[in-house]
Amino acid sequence: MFTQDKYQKALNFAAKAHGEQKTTNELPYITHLTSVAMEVMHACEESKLEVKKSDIAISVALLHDTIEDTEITYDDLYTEFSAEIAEGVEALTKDSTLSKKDQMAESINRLLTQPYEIQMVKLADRIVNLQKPPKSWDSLKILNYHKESKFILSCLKNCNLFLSKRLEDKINNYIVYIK
Ligand SMILES: [Mn+2]
Repeated sequence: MFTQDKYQKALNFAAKAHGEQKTTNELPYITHLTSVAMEVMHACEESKLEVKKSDIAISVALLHDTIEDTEITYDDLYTEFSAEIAEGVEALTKDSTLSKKDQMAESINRLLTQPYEIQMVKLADRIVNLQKPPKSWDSLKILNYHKESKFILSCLKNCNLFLSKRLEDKINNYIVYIK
């Protein structure tokens, strides 16, 4: 179970923060955030995760791209939500001062210091991102994305059985896009 009013608050905050942003498939960005939240909610229910942890996981799912992609800061999230939520979103934010190559590994290292309910959001994010790749991606980019997804799963698989199984299936099915 989770708290509906907390979902609504995080959803409204994220929708306002992301404004007119679009996904790589040109949909309103909120479709990405609600899809990630949906995966997390499903896993919370399946795992019978306690309400407090579910609320944190679901709020962080809705907010997970705010620091990376909008004007929202750690302090904004701390003030509006909580220390756990601000720290969770920050751990899910890539450090843009590092090279592209180092960003994922460094982010995973930070995530491994976070509770399982935060790590779950990374698996859910990748599950949602393993839909059909955008037309602009070449075969090398698709291949690397597949490899990177396997790396994420291998590092974070212990956080939730249902999400790790679902990500494993998504990774296996993604092979059809590799040329
Ligand atoms: Mn995302």
